[in-house]
Amino acid sequence: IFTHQQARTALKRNFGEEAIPESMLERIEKTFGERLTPDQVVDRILLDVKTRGDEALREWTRKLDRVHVESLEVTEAEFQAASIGSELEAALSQSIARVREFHQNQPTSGWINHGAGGALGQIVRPMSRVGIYVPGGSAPLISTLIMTAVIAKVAGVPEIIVVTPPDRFGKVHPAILVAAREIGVNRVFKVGGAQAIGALAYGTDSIPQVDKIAGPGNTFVVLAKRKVFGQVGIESLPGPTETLVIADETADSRFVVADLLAQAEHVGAEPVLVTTSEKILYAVQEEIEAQISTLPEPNQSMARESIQERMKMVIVETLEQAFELNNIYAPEHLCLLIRNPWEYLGLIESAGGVFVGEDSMEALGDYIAGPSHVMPTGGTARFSSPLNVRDFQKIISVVGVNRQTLQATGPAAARIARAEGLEAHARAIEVRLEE
Ligand code: HSO
Ligand code: ZN
Repeated sequence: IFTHQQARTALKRNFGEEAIPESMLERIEKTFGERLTPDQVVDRILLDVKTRGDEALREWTRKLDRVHVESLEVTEAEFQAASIGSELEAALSQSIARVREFHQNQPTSGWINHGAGGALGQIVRPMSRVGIYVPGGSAPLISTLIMTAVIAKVAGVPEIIVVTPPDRFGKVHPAILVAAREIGVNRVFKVGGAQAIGALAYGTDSIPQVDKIAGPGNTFVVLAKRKVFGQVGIESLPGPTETLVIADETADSRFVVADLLAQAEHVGAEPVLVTTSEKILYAVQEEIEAQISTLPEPNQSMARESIQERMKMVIVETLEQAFELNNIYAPEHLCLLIRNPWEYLGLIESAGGVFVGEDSMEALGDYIAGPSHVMPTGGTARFSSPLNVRDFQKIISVVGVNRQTLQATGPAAARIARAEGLEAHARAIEVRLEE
């Protein structure tokens, strides 16, 4: 529990200072027979995928996911066999439709202004082929497929490649395949981890090289994305999820706790509560124990770990102070459980998404509200945005001015060129002016 003053420091992000957990180092040692850092592991995997392609993918899948996959690509027969309950199928359809509709509203058109001086403008083109990483294995994130691939589709991307780790039977969750079909994903591959990122970045015999990779993943996936950046576009480097709940005395502590726990059950999650009410602070502390003990395993242990290791509670005097802390922290999710929440939107400088009022809980945003649930984490909301249509498009600048503009601007351009010592530039302009 922090005061406003203490929280200013406690909520500040320390980039690059996270220690590598001992358990991860031990797991690596078991698999590799030596004590490597995650960084070294990822370097090895990427180099291997680059040089040996599909063979390397199969081998790393056998080593790390403990399963042998004959065909890396999900076959037509597997798509046909994928069946899920009709209620889940309807739920996925509703989610897909809402996410599609939300993103169709995003203005993304290009423009060309034709005037007396000629034309200037921006053409917008979708990327040709993008890769989507869908976390899988024990928790197949069906919703993450929807929250990425639907948006690529709306952007006009003709070829969408999905990679996802197979389960221990070498299968992809049927709901992922059903959703992929409905969205119009072109191909799905059974490969995850750093090796999947390598495959999308370099291309292999089975997996085509893509223009950009989107979607969240574990430490190894994110490290790999960082390393292949430049070779391929990378939409973001998503870390563990965070939620900051601002609650005043009108908040229902059951809802506050429900929202904090919904985040806490994600691996490494950081739940934060900022409240103006001491009464809420105490009610929340009691309610946490009541609600957490009814969660099934492994969710309960995961939530307990998040709460014990990373949860912060802050007591402030005013809501203005609460929003000041929000802007320092720049959370992925900001949840407003306060009286008249709409009146405070002007105070928000940074957040991946704001969830306004008790009927707009973050969990709804995870699955079906409309915006992508891929939002900036780790304080990156200071400079980046939730996954959106523009992430899958490029702008091409158009310069088509005429002689009138050339005469008005050419001498200034030539002067700047000479100031840079670039004589040929100046002459390329002046040879036109002389005519
Ligand atoms: N809250 C997570 C996304 C997610 N939740 C997927 C459930 N499934 C990160 O924003
Ligand atoms: Zn979630």
